[in-house]
Amino acid sequence: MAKKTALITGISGQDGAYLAEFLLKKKYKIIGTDRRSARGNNWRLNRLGILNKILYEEMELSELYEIERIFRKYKIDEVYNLAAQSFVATSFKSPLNTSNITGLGVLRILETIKNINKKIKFYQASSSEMFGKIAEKKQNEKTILNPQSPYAISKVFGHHVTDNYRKSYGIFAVSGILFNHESPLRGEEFVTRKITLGFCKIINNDLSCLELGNIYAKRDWGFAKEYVSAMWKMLQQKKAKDYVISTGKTYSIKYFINLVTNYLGIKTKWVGKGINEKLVNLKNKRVIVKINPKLFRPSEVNILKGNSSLAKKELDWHPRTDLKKLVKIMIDEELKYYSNNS
Ligand code: NDP
Ligand code: GDR
Repeated sequence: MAKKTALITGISGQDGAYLAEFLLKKKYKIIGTDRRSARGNNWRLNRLGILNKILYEEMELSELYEIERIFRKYKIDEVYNLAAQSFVATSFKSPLNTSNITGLGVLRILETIKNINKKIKFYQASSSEMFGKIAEKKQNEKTILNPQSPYAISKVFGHHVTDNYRKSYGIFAVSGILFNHESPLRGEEFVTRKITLGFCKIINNDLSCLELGNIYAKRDWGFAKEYVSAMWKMLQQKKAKDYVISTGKTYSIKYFINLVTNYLGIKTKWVGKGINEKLVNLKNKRVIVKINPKLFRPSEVNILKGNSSLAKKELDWHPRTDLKKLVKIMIDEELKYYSNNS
């Protein structure tokens, strides 16, 4: 069979790197698009040893002509739209840019597919953030969307427009509603990586205290490397359909920190309450975590917990890495690379 060609937007991001690795193993030809500013940002692909196995193209999601140019240049079978302004906190500071990239960017790609080749299959990176203030204890494909940030609102737009192009034009367009997934390749601004990197700095005496926002928020965290296979599986189905991808378990940021300190063997104690709550290192009595109210979000999503029964049944997709194991994977790699890069 002829080699399939996949175009991955957001190739420089966490999921872009893991998905490229996954599809290369399946013998796909990969076109990875990034924006010019991302050209130096290839540490993830480098770490996975696949930097030279991808065809790179510049493609700003705000530029329809750039998108059209790439879609005319290659014969593309599958598109994975992973590019986004993906940081929720930034979306409150840059709501217009977030809407333009994370929301309208999806429409620009779908319009291009509609105009150039309706046979191209399309995967949209939808998000559990769309559930926002949750309407059900465990969220599935039918749960009402109630977004709480410009990021989540933009994702809701992308989600609905994907559904609309599927129904209106018969395009094989699907959304994976993925819950938080983490890894050693996670961006440093996201809370799990901020914590694993922060503790690595603390034990190397490069940081005295880690500042965090709402440590009582709860998330359903999985391992990113496992989640990208679900994206591919969705595009191999007979029928185009949306799926929730999650572990079905939820834990607080505070619990995540406790797993990290346990794994590192640091004896600690939480003291104080509210914004005065702190984590003390019992060995030297130093405060190693404190709350910075500036890191609270204008509107918070307190808890998310997914129900991925449909994906288990129809995609035979199963999460295999629990949070304790994920912490181990993240810390081990953090420690391995930290001394080389610092
Ligand atoms: P990252 O933030 O790691 O990667 C985002 C990618 O988008 C980067 O390659 C980034 O490039 C690119 N990008 C940003 N702005 C633009 C733009 N204007 N034009 C073109 N490319 C741009 O995200 P993840 O890999 O973690 O997530 C992948 C997708 O999945 C995102 O859409 C995210 O919103 C969504 N998602 C993620 C979840 C998670 O837990 N990780 C859960 C649910 C959904 P640059 O390197 O230049 O910043
Ligand atoms: P999230 O991930 O907003 O869920 O979006 P993030 O790791 O940024 O936040 C998770 C929770 O932790 C709380 N928090 C902090 N977060 C950050 N980043 N930094 C802090 O210091 C901090 N302190 C507490 C947050 O308030 C929040 O409740 C991620 C992104 O990958 C999205 O693109 C994706 O769609 C969703 O996951 C699913």
